[in-house]
Formats: sequence, structure tokens, C-alpha cells
Amino acid sequence: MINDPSPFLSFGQLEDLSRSILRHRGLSPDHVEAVTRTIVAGERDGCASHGAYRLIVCAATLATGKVVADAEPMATSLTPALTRVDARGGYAQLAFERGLPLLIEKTRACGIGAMAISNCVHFAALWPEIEAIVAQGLVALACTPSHAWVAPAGGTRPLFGTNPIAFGWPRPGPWPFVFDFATSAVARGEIELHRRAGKPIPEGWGVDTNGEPTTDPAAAMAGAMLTFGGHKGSALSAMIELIAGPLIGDMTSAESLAADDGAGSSPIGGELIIAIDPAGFLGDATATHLQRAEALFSGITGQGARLPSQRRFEARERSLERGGVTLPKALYADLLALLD
Ligand code: NDP
Ligand code: PYC
Repeated sequence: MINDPSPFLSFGQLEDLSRSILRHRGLSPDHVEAVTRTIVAGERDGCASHGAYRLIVCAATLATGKVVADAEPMATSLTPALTRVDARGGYAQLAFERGLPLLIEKTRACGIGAMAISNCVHFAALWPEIEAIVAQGLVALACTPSHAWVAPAGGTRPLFGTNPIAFGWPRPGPWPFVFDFATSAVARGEIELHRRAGKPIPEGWGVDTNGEPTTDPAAAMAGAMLTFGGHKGSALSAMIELIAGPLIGDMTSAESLAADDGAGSSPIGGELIIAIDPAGFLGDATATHLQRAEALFSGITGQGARLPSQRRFEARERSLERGGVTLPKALYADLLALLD
């Protein structure tokens, strides 16, 4: 398979590869399964920056010792609406899975629920979590800081993380309305993929160490990434630092990078997830809110615009039809090397 220009892996083969790498690198069985689920889902949905490539990032993070490879997350009820999951230094995925039932139960009871994942290592896309909540008929919002890689609008020095924010709304058809984006112009993983492929990045993604615009991915990673939408992305990024950092008793992106201390691990800190039950506001009138939302979505697509996640869901359908994914040859070789 290594000699093929673009190796095709069935889902089973990709899952097995992910499990083998993560086990070989010392991750405990429950974390292996939770991390594998998100990595395979990312590759299936055409999200290269948070798909199989992340196995390389996981292996590097596990080697730093900054992630607790066998952490047992603990979910606690704080108030009727609030849940905290202490990830105890482990990856966020298992912590999310362990806290989800409590978040759903509290959201149904109170109309709104929030879950803080604390003390976790986070390298994942947020849409798998959003989809899991929306599948219960709830509206969802999630965000997390990362490492201080991004300059505030008007500045040139890294302060914010790439700080993703994601939102989901249930729909009658197979796919919900979901967006999930970094508040930097692009995820850092995308810049790293450009560096690996020897491709320049578009202007507007980053500045070099002198604060000058650059199209060199390595120079932008050494300098500072830029926010999306100038001061607007910058303000959103600051909000995420606050509500998924100090508000929940966890780290800002600058504190996360300081805790990393040059080791090169994935970001360390917290995540805030908010769920809303439409029945809380609408009572018996919940039948119409979905129809009215559909009218809004038709208004978007009716003028030729596309909904966020449409590309991703189409990629998912194609992958499911084919029963697997095609990996770039160089990535596949690098993944096999992680088994040595
Ligand atoms: P993109 O810019 O690729 O996409 C962001 C969102 O916008 C997606 O929902 C995408 O849908 C949608 N979108 C893109 N183009 C259009 C369009 N023309 N019309 C309508 N919607 C559109 O993502 P980013 O690079 O910003 O982030 C990628 C991932 O990185 C995210 O999943 C994020 O969670 C993750 N991330 C994680 C971090 C962490 O610390 N854990 C940090 C930073 C990022 P579609 O997918 O269908 O294209
Ligand atoms: O791509 O910016 C990113 C990122 C940070 C942590 C996980 N992904």
C-alpha cells in the first residue's frame, strides 16, 4: 500500500492504525477509543487539519509527558444546571464523553446547561461534540482556548490561542446546522499542513517575527498568526480566553503555552460547552421553531450561498459510500513510522 500514490484505507483499517499508534505510544484503552473516534471522524469528513495528521501531534504530545495517558476523568454536578468534568490532565475527548449524560440531563431539567471540562489536553475539532448534543434535539455552543500563537488585531505578538468556537442547531433532515471555526484566520494545523506540503500560505494568515506579513508557513508559526475578521475575530478570541479560561477556573492560552514550557505539547486547559433545550423557552410551541429555522436556511441556500458544514457532510457521504478514506502518501508513511 505504501507504493500506491494515494493509499486507500477502509474505516476499519484507519481505526486499527490509530489504535495501534496510540497504544504503542502509551495511551490507555478508553482514551485510545475516544481519540480514535474523533480522528477517524475528522478524516472521514475531509477535515485534514484535525484528522489522521493529529496522530503525529498525539505521538509528539505523549512523548512530552504533558498529557496524562491513563487519566480517569471525573464528572461532578456543581448546581442544577452546571457540570464540571475534571479531565485530570488527560485528553478532552474522554472527559466530554463521560460528562455528556449529565449535561443532557441537566439541560432538559433546567432548559439550559453548561459543562466545563477542566485540566484537559485539547487537540480536537469541536463539531463532534456539537453533533452529539444536537442529536438530542438541543442547541449547542462550545469553545476552548489553545496556545498563545495569535496576535490581537492591531498587534504583532502572540497572545491569543487559535480559540475555536462551534455552534449547532437541530434540523429535520440527516444533517444539523453546525459551524466550527478557529478565531484565527485559519487553524494552526492548516498552516502546519502547508508547511509539510511545501506550499505557501495566503497573505493574511500570519506575520513573521518582525511583524511583517508573510506567506511562509514556518515564518508565520515562528511569528504570529492573525485573527479572522480583524478586530471582530480578536474580540471573539478574547471572549473565549475569558469564558473558557478564568470563568471556569482554567488557563488562558498564554498560561497554557507557559505550562508547556517549550515541550511542544497540544494545548492544556479547559473547554466550555453550553446546551439549550428549546422546550425551556417554547414549551409546547417547539414544533414551529424548527420550521422557522428551515425558512432561514432556505433563505441562505436559495441565493446560492452554502451552509457551514455542507462541504463536510458531503465529504462524509462520499467517504461512507467508499467505505474509507484516501490518505496522502507522505502522511501515511509518517503514520507507519510512529509504530517503530
Ligand atoms: P474552516 O475555515 O475550514 O471552516 C470553518 C467553518 O466555516 C466550517 O464550519 C466550514 O464548513 C465553514 N465554511 C467554510 N467555508 C464556508 C463557506 N464558503 N460558506 C459557508 N460556510 C463555510 O475551519 P478552521 O480552519 O477555522 O478550523 C478547522 C477546525 O480546527 C475546526 O474544526 C476547529 O474546531 C479546529 N480547531 C481546534 C482547536 C483546538 O484548540 N482544539 C484550535 C483551532 C481550530 P465546512 O467544514 O463544511 O467547510
Ligand atoms: O489547529 O490551531 C489548531 C489547533 C490547536 C489545537 C488543536 N488544533
